[in-house]
Amino acid sequence: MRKLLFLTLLALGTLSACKNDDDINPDNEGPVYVPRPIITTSSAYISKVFEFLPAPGQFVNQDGLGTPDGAQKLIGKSGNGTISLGGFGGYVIFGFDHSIVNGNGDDIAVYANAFEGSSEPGIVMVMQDLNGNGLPDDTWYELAGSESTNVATAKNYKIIYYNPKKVGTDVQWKDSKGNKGAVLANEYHTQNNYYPTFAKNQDSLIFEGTLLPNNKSINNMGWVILSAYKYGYVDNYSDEYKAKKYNSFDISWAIDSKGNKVQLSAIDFVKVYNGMNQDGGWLGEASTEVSGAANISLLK
Ligand SMILES: [Ca+2]
Ligand SMILES: [Ca+2]
Ligand SMILES: [Ca+2]
Ligand SMILES: [Ca+2]
Repeated sequence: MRKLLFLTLLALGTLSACKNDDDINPDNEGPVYVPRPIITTSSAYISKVFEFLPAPGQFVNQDGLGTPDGAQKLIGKSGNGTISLGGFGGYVIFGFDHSIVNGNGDDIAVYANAFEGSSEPGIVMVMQDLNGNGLPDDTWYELAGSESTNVATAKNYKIIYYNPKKVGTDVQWKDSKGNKGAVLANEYHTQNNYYPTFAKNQDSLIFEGTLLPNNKSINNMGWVILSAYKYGYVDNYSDEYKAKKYNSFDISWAIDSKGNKVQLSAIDFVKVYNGMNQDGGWLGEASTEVSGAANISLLK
């Protein structure tokens, strides 16, 4: 009986889904994506910064590194400015004056401030302007990096930070694993509130994404070492970064929220967020820095 009911519902569902022509052919569903071409005046570099929302951290609210004005300096050739994304989940969203086509191999370069022993891996997401309104209000896809299949990587991780409403003070957090902790204030950065005072919500902030495994170790000199992952992250001192001073990303690495591969012919928007929730002792929280990005096919 239950089976019969199920089949009946299934048949009704099929009938209602076929009630107009648009629904029969999946190609007719939704808007058609129209990439923006490269023209003679196109710039290889970021043309627009849409949003900067760092998670709490020692450089947040600090001029240049941790303000929305500082984030606008990512526009144009890399080297104009650097922003810190703060703790886990903090992000920046930017775009270009053309769509970046998914060509053979790597497509997007992201500049940062990594060096030997200082990798603070950030995750890249990409989006097509499917509705053609020029705004990043469509669907984000993560670009899978080398730790995507690591069992210690946590997908759909969530964290909430509470505004201490005081300068130079620890910022308490709780996460979806049931942990509690704090972004710890340190003696070198006592001038600002670590919580972004320009965020809309001045009580708490929730960030969600993929949490990468910790990369911290202490060497025999007693120094804190933040090791690089193999590929696929921003602010990551990989072999490639050593050679090129940037990390590069292939749009073909795109996956959906369930981890399935997604084919994207081109993209319009890029989001970089800090994938680490790790305290670095006197170094403060691990926080991805970003100092620019480019369409690799237009470099040189
Ligand atoms: Ca590619
Ligand atoms: Ca859009
Ligand atoms: Ca940092
Ligand atoms: Ca860094």
